[in-house]
Parts: sequence; C-alpha cells; structure tokens
Amino acid sequence: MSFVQPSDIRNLAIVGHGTSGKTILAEAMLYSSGKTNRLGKIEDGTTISDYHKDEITRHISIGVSTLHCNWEGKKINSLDTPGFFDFMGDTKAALHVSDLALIVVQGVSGVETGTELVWDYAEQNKLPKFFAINMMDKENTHFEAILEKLKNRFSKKIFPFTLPINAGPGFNQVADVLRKAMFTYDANGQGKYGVNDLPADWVDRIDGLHEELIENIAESDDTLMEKFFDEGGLTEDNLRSGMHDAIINGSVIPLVCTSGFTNVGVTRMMDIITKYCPSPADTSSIQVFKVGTNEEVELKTTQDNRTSIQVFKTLSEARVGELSFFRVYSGKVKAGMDLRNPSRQTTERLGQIFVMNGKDRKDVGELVAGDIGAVVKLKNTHTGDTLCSPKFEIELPSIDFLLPNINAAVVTKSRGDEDKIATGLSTLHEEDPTFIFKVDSELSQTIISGQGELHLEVVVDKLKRKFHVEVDLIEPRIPYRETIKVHGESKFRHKKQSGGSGQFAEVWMRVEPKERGSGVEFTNSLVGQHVDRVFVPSVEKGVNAATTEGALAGYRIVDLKVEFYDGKQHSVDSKDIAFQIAGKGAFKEAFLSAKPCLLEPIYEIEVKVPDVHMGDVMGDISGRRGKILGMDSEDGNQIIKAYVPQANLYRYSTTLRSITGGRAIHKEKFSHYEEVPKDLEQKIIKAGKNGGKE
Ligand SMILES: Nc1nc2c(ncn2[C@@H]2O[C@H](COP(=O)(O)OP(=O)(O)O)[C@@H](O)[C@H]2O)c(=O)[nH]1
Ligand SMILES: [Mg+2]
Repeated sequence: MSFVQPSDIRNLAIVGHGTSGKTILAEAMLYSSGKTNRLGKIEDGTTISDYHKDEITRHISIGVSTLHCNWEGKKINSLDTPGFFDFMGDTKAALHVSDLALIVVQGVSGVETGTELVWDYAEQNKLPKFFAINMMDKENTHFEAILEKLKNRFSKKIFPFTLPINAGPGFNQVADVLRKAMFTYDANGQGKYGVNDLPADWVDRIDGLHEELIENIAESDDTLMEKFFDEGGLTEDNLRSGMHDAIINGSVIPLVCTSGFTNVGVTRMMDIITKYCPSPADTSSIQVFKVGTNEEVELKTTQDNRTSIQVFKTLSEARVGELSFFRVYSGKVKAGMDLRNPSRQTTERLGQIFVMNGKDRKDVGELVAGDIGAVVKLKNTHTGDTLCSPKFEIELPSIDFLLPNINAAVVTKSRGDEDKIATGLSTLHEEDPTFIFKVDSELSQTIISGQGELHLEVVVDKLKRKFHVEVDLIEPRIPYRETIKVHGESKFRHKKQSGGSGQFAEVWMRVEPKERGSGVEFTNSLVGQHVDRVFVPSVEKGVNAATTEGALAGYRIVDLKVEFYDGKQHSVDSKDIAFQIAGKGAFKEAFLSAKPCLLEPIYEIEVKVPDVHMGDVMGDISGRRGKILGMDSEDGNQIIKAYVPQANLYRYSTTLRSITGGRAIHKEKFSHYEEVPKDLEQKIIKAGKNGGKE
C-alpha cells in the first residue's frame, strides 16, 4: 500500500513467554497476506522475523523485528518480540510504540512467567489486549483450562471469539462466535478457510457465547444498550463500533485459538484485528513534555506541520545495515527532512525512509502519523529518543526500560584494545539501553550489566564481530570498606634529619566510630602553640590519602571521625610534606588500634517465584548468607524480599533461572554496608592487601 491513513494502520506487539510460537505466528500472518510465498521454519532458520545470526544459531528471538502486511485493506504492522527474559527490553519498547498487545499463550503449557510479565507491561502501557492460545495442533492441549486460568489470573473480560473443535494433530476446525459457524481450514497452510454449519453439539454453546458477547458490548455503552433493548439486538454497524470501543476500553479482551505452524485460525484473527481493533487514529492526542521540563502539553496527532517520532530500536549489522526504527506520533516524516533531537541538542537529517520485513527493507519516501518504519541510522540519536519539528520541541513519554540484574567485569584478551572496547561498549549502550557499562576507577575494572547471562554473552559476541575485540567476563571485584568499632588514638612522629633538608612532624590523633553511611569527618582541636594551624590542611591531606588507600586490606575507609588535637613541630624542619606523612602515619596507627573491621555491600533482592519452587529459592538464598525480609503471595507466586551480600550475588539470575526452570525473576539494588563475618574477613584480608587489585 503506497499511501495509508492512520485509521488504516494496526500496530501490534506480538508478546508472550519464550517459545509460545510468536515468530511462527508472525510468519503465518505474512504468508497468509501474500507478503511471502512460503512459511518459514525456526529450525531451518528461514523465518522473516528471526533473521539475525544470533537468532538463527540460538533458535530464539533476540531483538524486536518489524513486519508489515496488508489485510482487508488495512496495513498490519506487527512487532515480533523476544519472550526470553534477557531481551525483554525490546519487548517493552515494542509495547510502548504499539496500539495493541497480542499476547500469545502456548496451548500445552499455558500461562507462564513470561505471560505474566507481558501482561503487566501491557497494563503499564494502558494497552488494549488480545490473546491467542496457540499451537492447538499439538498433542495434549488444554484450551478450556487455559481460558479459565487466563480469566482468573488476568481479567474476566477475556472472551473467546474462536474455539478449537478438533484440537490436536490435524487441527483444522474452529468454531466462530461472531459468525456462529464452523471454519474449516485448508490443509496446505495457506490460511484459507471454508464456512460450514457448526456441528450439532456445538450449536448451543456458541449461541450462548454469541449472546453473551453482544450483551457485553452493549453493556459497555449506554446508547448501545438502549438500541439493544429497543431493537432486540445490534445491527452490524452498531456491533462494529461497539466492539471497537469495548476492545479499546478493555471491557472485551478477545481471545482466539490458533496454530501458526499449520496456519489455522490465524487469518480469522487478522480479520478480527483489522475489523475491530484500535488504530493510531483512535488516539487523537497524547500528553508530551515540554523540553527540559516536567510540564505536560497536549500533542494533537493529526497536526501535519508538527512531526514527532520516537526511536525504539537501533540496529547496526553488517548484512542488514545501520538503522533507527521509529514510530511516527504526529505529522509526517519524509526523506531529507531535518528533525531536532531535543535531548541531545542536535539536528538530524533523515535519509531514506523504509518499511521493514525483518531484514528486508523497502524505500517508501514518507510515513504518516501512527506508522512504523526505519531510517538510515541517525548519528547522534539513541534508542528511546524523540525527534521533532525544530519549532516545536517536545519529548514523547520515555520508554521504561528494565534495570539490569547481572554484572560482570570485562578483561581484554590482548593488550591495547581498551579504546576499541570503550567505543564498542558505548555504541552497544546507545543501541540497547538495557545494557549498561561503567568504568569503575575504584576497582579499576570495566563493569558491564545486563538482563541475564545470555544478554551479556550476546554483547561479548558483538564486541568480537563488530568491534574486533575479544574479551572474557570475570567476577567484578567487591568494593569492601574498612572501618573501626571503638575509639582509638596515636602519637606519630615523622623525622628525617640526616642529610639534605630535614623533615620533622609529630601528630597526635584520636579516631572514633560514626554511624553507617556517614563517611569520614576530619576535625581539629588544636588549642595551644605546639603545632601551627597552617599544618592542619597538610594533616588532612595525609588522612585523606590513608582513607583512600585503606589500612587493613586496601579498601576505602569510612564511617569515622578523626580528631587532630595536638602534636609537635620543629622551627626549621617542619613543613607541609612532613605533616602529610605524619598525618597519614598517625591516622593508620590510630585506626589499627580501634578494632578495625571490613564492611561488605549488601543488596536488597526481590524474587518472584512460582509457589512450587519457593523452597528451592529460599534454600539457595540462605546458602548465600541471605536474610529473608518478608514474603508476599500473589496469584500462585511468592514475592520474596531478602538482603544478600554482593559477594554472593554474582550471576544470581543465572542460578535462579536454572533452579526454577526459568520461571523466577528477580530485581536487585544496593542497600547498605554491613560488617563481614570474621572468618571471611581473614580470607579477604589475606587475598588483597591492595583492595584485590593487581
Ligand atoms: N506444533 C506447533 N509448533 C509450533 C507452533 N508455533 C511454533 N512452533 C514451534 O515452537 C517453537 C517456538 O516457536 P517460535 O515461533 O520461535 O516461538 P517464540 O519464541 O514465541 O517466537 C519452534 O520450534 C516452532 O517450530 C505451532 O503452532 N504448532
Ligand atoms: Mg520468537
């Protein structure tokens, strides 16, 4: 379709647990529409959506793919998303720019952790939802039980529009609630169906559901309700607009049964989506932010002279090209247009405008409000950024990306690659905000953080393939701290009076503990004439040097008060450097006399785990020296909160997934420092007189 109206567009994010069949469902949609001439397979690496090398070798979707096809005069943009936790950042981005969440549920295993996550994300985005219970061609499917579970778990508004008549191998018959008929699909996978009468034993059930659906639609709108009673039913026109509104406001959440693999039920799903589901034209205005402020203004999506777009993905791949994927929110985008990027304070000139099908692109020149496309990679624009007309600087609501749950330190395999690594890491972060890195000068390590083991593995692969650096991942050093438990003091003399110019200083010092998190407080209480006040800054410098270096095991010293209260000086040999050295020496002596100890960083973690795995997870937490803070139960899941030392959290997400078969997820954030148990303290002190650094 060369020219589309916003009302002719359907933007769907295809979301769900990993391996629920999203990619194959997307493939079936493309094939049914005639966009492709064969149905690709995951195992052969031939789907349009999973075109990426990383995806083909691992047989999973890693990044969101944009696909489009025409159906019944409408343009369907489908965003096929990853279901694997590590790559849910792209899933969140896809939901952010879509108008409908198509949640795919596997017909055998039903509701899984990923299903719950994507439901929550869709709710956070206030998106209308649509369910497909998929893989109905498999043995042992449970359509009815899954439907019940979905209703109980998520919403009573979930309503079946189609039901499987002959679920299992050979599945090709679907009962249709709106048409009160049986659709029989051709066995050739092209998605075509013939319409027949319902089998006798299905008639009552489907009649009942039909009535109930019409009533549900009428109920959500008073004028429709009146018509319904006056006329004893709804006309097709009324039904259509009523259904449309009911889906948008969530009073009806359609559910269909499908098999993407054999292309059964998919074309009917496309009919329902194109006929009744929301288009960008249903959102006439959105709340946006005036640049640099929290002030909200209304953006009319139909204003042609005010263009705004949001980049939701950046890709730079050898065979595919360098592309920024975006959704148009208002106005139009055209090739050659200059748009402002307010958050980076730059202007970008747009190159060719493409619509994409996986890696295949088509130059379309321009796109209207609501449409989704890609443009040759914008130089200074990162994933999540807004671009807008220069005279109308606004920022679209930001994409709420996920916090990392795994950290590792990067070491290069060959020297001299540090610059390449820095460029590589910052490019990867610009492309994927769920990947973060930081050069930690305290630990002298570069720490990378992401959404899981596989996410970091993919980052390492990309560094190698695209930036030609090979790295290993190792455990990050732990930023231990040193402090004292009691009062301590010292009188330290520094004297160098043989040969050359002499040095003399004597510093008397007291130290005492302070509360956690208070840092180091340096004071002086010099009263008499023993030490000139001019040496106070010198002593303070010496103390600062000592607290940075550490005295026990080379870690930074915190949470104490230092009092420089007296000392001795020499009329000629006392000088700045002498008092610095004496200050440092005095501090270390006083510190070591005050029952010094090590502190370790403690993280607060929150684990969401299905009831059945709770015992394993609790056992594992206590094995990590964790302290359980509390538990909450929530729909068959437990939310466990606990404190766990950072030293025992390395690759926790990996273990958590392996002990729960990938059904638990966790969040972690730094909480506070606590004293290290004595036996462990001895080991750490032995290991690193220099803070663990080489
Ligand atoms: N029997 C059957 N297998 C399917 C169906 N859809 C997908 N599969 C298979 O299930 C696996 C996961 O499918 P995929 O589309 O990659 O799932 P995704 O992770 O949700 O994108 C692959 O091996 C597919 O071949 C289906 O409708 N029926
Ligand atoms: Mg997939």
